[in-house]
Amino acid sequence: MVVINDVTNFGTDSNIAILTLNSPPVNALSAQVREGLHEGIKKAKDDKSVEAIVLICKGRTFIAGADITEFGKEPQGPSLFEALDMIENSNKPVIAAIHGTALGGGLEVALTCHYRIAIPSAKCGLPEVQLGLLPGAGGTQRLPRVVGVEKALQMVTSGQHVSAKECLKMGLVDELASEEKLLEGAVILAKKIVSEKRPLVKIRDMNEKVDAAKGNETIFSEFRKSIARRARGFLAPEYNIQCIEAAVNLPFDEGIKTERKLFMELITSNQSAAQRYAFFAQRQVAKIPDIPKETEIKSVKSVGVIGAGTMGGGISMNFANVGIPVKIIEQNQERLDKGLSIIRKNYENTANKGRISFDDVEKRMDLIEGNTSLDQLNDCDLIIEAVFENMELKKDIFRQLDQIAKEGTILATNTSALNVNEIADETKRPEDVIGLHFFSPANVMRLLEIVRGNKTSKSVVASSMSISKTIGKIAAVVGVCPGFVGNRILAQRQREANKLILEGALPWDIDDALFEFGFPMGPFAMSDLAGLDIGWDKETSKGETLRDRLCESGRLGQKSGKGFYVYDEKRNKSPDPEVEALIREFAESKQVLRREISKEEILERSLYPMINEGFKILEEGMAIRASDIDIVWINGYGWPIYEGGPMFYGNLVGFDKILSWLQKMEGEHGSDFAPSSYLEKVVKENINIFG
Ligand code: 3H9
Repeated sequence: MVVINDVTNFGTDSNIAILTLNSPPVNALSAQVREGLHEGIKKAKDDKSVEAIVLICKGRTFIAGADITEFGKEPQGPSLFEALDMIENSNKPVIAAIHGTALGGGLEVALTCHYRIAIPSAKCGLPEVQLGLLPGAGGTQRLPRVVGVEKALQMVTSGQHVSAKECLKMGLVDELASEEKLLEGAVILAKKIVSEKRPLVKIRDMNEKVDAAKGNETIFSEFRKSIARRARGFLAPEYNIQCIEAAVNLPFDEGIKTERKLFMELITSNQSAAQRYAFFAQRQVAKIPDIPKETEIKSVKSVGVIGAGTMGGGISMNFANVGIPVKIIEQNQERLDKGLSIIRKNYENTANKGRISFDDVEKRMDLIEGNTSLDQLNDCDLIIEAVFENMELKKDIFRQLDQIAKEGTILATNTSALNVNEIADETKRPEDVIGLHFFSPANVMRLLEIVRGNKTSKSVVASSMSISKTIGKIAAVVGVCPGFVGNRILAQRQREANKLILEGALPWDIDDALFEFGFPMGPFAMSDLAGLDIGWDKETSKGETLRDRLCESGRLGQKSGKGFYVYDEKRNKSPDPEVEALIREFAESKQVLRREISKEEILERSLYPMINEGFKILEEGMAIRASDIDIVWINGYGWPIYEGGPMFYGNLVGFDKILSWLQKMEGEHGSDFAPSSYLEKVVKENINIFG
């Protein structure tokens, strides 16, 4: 809630009202806060002794935006617009004092103030686009009037937070205060404004920067082109651009009307509902119901990684990136040198792109020490095994680690499918064993599945969650089952895709349908990228599967220039009639009658079995909540965030419709489509699986 702390006399010549917002955790603009803001501004305006008003927040941040939990509900309390009008039209200067983050509606409040001061660690941004929205409280009309059209386009379509220093350069804040003295700095500024009789700056009247872009269509067409790839499928970036166009082409009040209209369209869209759901889901996934906050978190100051292959190398980079030393172990010097040189090359590529300095490359490489003896891991706080997916090999390594690792070390396996309980039972300390399933490339992909074994201690789970946060991963705790959550669901899609190409679809039909749905690529393009020969053996191959036949004819995927597709020298793919012939021949040999398959059927066959598997996973307790499954699929497998993840999407389609479809398919095609009994229960009892 809002309190006027004080109408303080900070000197002999000026009275400054200090309006303090205090609504933990992030001072979001809830009905209560809006009401307080109203009251506070009115009180300060009515108090004759007040000459200027400082708006400041308590706690960790300035206003972080509208209260997202209110969206989609009946509006309550006073509107934000009235408060903004009161601020902007106040005859006493209002100064926003910013710390933490001024985001969305929070920055929009600050933009109606006459002046803004921030501490150096503060950040400002309009992140609405990440919630499938646009700034709906004048942000799209005021921002370009301050920072210019190009920067405004960049900010509203990326949602990125901008540092206070950068804000000062762009004119988004007027002054920086010293880090610990925001209030003092704001009061001094307020006094200066009063004593120097500085004008009450209204951004709405500043037309110079928007006028400069009038008639310049190229700015917008070029900008649209530049973001086309990352904005594919999303509504909000385009809507944000249209608002900035309105700021350029229309008078302020008309521009506000356009902003309002487009905001209302977005806020009622499924895309925004999905993106807002994903925002909260991403925060929920970090909460493990049976692990209290006070659970001991082990400190991880040194890490051991076993295996310097693609996974081991990528995993090591995560730790070196945040300054944690890593010992990386390989069987022999040659493999070790190769692994280390790939890590160096990856870092150098990043430096060449300007994302880190060459000095950083050396600093990070210095943190990675190679060795060929497991004994070297005796002082590590966390050891991650990242060798081949071979149970006997993994068991052997864990038996050795049990002898070598110091007491309390977290022993992790990066298996993507094997039974973590079996691995843990090879040691005398199964409570210290956990699965940390990184996704490839491990230095890039944000998802981490934390596989909790039957005996894994709460402290080891909590510590793994904590370390995942340190290295910037989004972690989901999952149970022990084949493929865990992500790959278990993926297997459903892959099985149906493989069946569909025999029944009549072609690989590119399936890939196109899923690409259009929003995935970065379909299953066949993905297989080509990974290499069709993973797990394939030339010696034992008997041409029993389509994959066998492709590999036998030298089609190993992108690396051999052809797989399901044929590739040019720039790795652009095209459909290949040879593959079509091969598929037809194979289908005939299996006596599968080919038929026309629609895009709709491709989507149903690909996606509904995944949703069904999600229910089985929930039924077995292998994921804590439905939204965790969605977080896994959004962050690990490219499910488009604007479709919310498989469970969210399933709910939109209608779980009853999916159940009927599965029942019909089970009747016609057998047990691959057997519905989960939890899905049946959810439909029968109308249960809300999102709680
Ligand atoms: C908007 O402003 C629209 C306007 O243009 C138009 C109006 C007409 N509302 O992230 P954290 C909760 S749209 C409600 O873990 P951090 C969050 O769920 C909004 N709740 O902390 C969590 O709850 P819990 C534009 C919110 O320190 C707790 O606060 N603004 C909101 O890592 C802590 O959050 C944004 O999109 C909210 N707006 O990061 C900013 N924000 O503890 C969204 C947070 O129960 N917020 N919560 O799990 C953020 O980006 C980050 O929360 C922030 C802090 C950077 C502020």
